[in-house]
Amino acid sequence: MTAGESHGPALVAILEGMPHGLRVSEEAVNRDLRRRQMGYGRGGRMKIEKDQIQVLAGLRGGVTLGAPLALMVPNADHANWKDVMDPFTPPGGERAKALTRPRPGHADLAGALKLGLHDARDVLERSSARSTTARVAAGAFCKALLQACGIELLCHVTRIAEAAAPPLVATDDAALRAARDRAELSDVRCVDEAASKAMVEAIQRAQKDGDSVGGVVEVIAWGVPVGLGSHVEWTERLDGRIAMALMSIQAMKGVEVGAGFAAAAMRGSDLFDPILHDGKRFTRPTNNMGGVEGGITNGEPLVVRAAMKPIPTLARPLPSVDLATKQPFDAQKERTDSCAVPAAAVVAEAALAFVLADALLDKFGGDTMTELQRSLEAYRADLDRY
Ligand code: EPS
Repeated sequence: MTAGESHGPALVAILEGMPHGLRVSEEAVNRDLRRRQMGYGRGGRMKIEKDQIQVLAGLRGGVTLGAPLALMVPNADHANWKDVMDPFTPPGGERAKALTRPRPGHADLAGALKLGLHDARDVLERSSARSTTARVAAGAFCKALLQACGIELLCHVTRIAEAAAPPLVATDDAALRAARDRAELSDVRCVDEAASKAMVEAIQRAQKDGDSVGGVVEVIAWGVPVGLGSHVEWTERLDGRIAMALMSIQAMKGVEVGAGFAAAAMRGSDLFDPILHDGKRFTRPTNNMGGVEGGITNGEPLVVRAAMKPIPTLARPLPSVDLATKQPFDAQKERTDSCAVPAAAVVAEAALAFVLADALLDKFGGDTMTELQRSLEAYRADLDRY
């Protein structure tokens, strides 16, 4: 569970279900928070914030207690918004920073109508993508759990507006890690150097026009054991759980697993991944299913993508209507990013880590990391004897 307003005192998360005995470093969590703040095209807010984790409960000496983790990231900008966002003192007189001209594409209008407000500030504050900070903080703990179980992740940007990267072809450990390192070095978190440049230029063109751009992010997880998720009920299908986790990230409008929407245009004989056996284990020469068949992981790398719309706050705003007077106006301008796709990749990585950690604990459980790892090892040994 997460809580926190964009300009309130802090973003917080409570993460329940972590076993006892998981070692997590402060630096690993702060590193992910930093990664979320990066990327060409971010706005002024990222110059104010230096997101740092504070752990209020559930961790002692860098090791989980098996109790709920309470995580907090303070908003440095809150100091500048005290008169508007103080939890107890009402904002004085004419409510400062009222949002009366809803921005098309944001939650402003639907949220104001839902709550009966003529000022959408209460909606904006919680709907803002600033809250993804809390998901990334929790995701860092999930990533630590996955890593302790031999599962690694990478995230990268495959498209910004018209600039697309060539598909990432990397199947083994070394190639996936090398791709991850290249993405980390790119200003737009793209593995391909030429595409990185084209993406930066696409953002610059949009900025010049007072506009914003979206894109596509991809997350890959490898070392994932066969058998996470389930075919027996729709709520347990892993691809369904992943879709929920990714689609709920602010600004996402589409989610794909493996070949995704492209599968619709393919023949079955071209799409499906043949089943081979190398004498030791089953192998698949291709991975169009993206690591999930029948809602269950099949042991191949999990490959998921999410399409992000351009950010709806525009320097050259679209037509809107005043919530109280119903008079036509341009939509309200707020400080914003022109592109947050590289940041969204880091959020998507955290979201996938959460679902995978949850599914891993569903299947292998245990009160402690030792129990979890022992049961996973025994299962892997059984599969080797299959
Ligand atoms: C964000 C912080 C926000 C925005 C952005 C994401 O800060 P502020 O509103 O103070 O500028 O920069 O959120 C949006 C653009 C949005 O539409 O939600 C962050 O920390 O990522």
